Amino acid sequence: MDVQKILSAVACIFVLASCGNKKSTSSVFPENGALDSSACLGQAIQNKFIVQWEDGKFTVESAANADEFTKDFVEPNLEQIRYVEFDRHLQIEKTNEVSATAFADSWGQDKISARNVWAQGVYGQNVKVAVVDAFVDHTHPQLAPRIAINTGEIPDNGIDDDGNGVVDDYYGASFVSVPSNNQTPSAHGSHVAGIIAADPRYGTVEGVAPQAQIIPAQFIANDGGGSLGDAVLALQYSASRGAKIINASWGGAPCVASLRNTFQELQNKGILVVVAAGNDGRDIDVYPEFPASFNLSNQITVAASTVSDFMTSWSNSGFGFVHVAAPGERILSTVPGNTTAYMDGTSMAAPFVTGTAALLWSARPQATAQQIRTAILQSVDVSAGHEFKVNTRGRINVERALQALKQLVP
Ligand SMILES: [Ca+2]
Ligand SMILES: [Ca+2]
Repeated sequence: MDVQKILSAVACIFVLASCGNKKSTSSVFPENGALDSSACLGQAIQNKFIVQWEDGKFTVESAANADEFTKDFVEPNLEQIRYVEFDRHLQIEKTNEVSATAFADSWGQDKISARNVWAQGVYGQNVKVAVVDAFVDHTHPQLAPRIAINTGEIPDNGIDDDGNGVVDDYYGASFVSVPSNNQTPSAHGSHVAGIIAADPRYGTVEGVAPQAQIIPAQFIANDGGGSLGDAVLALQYSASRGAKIINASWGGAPCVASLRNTFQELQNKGILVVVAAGNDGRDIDVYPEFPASFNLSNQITVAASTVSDFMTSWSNSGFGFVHVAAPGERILSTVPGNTTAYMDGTSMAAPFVTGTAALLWSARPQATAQQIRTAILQSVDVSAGHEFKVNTRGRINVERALQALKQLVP
């Protein structure tokens, strides 16, 4: 490159910088026409687009292709649009059901000292928790009483009675835009929901916060597939329904600007997001996974611990981006068909933290998401020989977390 070219390149950069405030279709939709074909582009859904508007809201739009979308949608709405990204397929990691165990069925609840908090009359009452996941079986006897009913909606009449943009979201909502052929409901969402709030009056599973209310917000189809746009809509819906905590037991998002922007909006709204670290046995500080590695201040990322209080062999870890460990092997919870199952996974560890947050919030409704998070992170159990490869080195303890919160919020 000769000097002339370098100088003109520098000049261009200055021109761009000086025009930084002026929006164009390529500044709000930089992926379209991007010169490098990054790994992300291979997974893009070429006719679906995630749009973030200047007011912070998200929509998912369709068009024949990116050029037509740019011409017919982005250009006329340019002033109102903040950012556009291709929607993308996600393949959610499947959590395997495991066989019965010699461990006590509630070993995890005992390990984090949940019983000592229940004994104080703290059950997660009046705290809404969204399960942004696969199908949640609202007919399961241990889940039915714990579903946050949308009372402004009349079920099954094909009408959006409360005008929130979602038809018949009485028990919750599904944002699955590409259903799978698999008719058997995935057990994942119901298992996660039961760990958080299964009602012990109607079965053997003891939810960590047995009086919290669950908002089911489905975006994962029965085959474990989903899309980034559907996830964004499910997260946004959860916030609109008044969730204080969102459980995200999934990962593997490839390109993530819209997902990060969504998490940012949740942070602005004071919502705590609890994310599974993932099950690849990797250090996600070095090999980032999203949303696990976002490291936002409203986020707790969770590794999975064993009954003997070590890290499971398959849990992701990271002294930076993973914050705490929580029980994640041989976890009993609810699954569709009025039954229960044992499962392994950081997908199971995250809801232990979500349930813990719900307990804390019910004891101190005026607490902020930051205070709830700080109380949980400050109070982990760290014992010699059992230090976890996570930011706090420890495994959660809800009894100690409640004490810590009472110091923060007298
Ligand atoms: Ca509705
Ligand atoms: Ca309706």
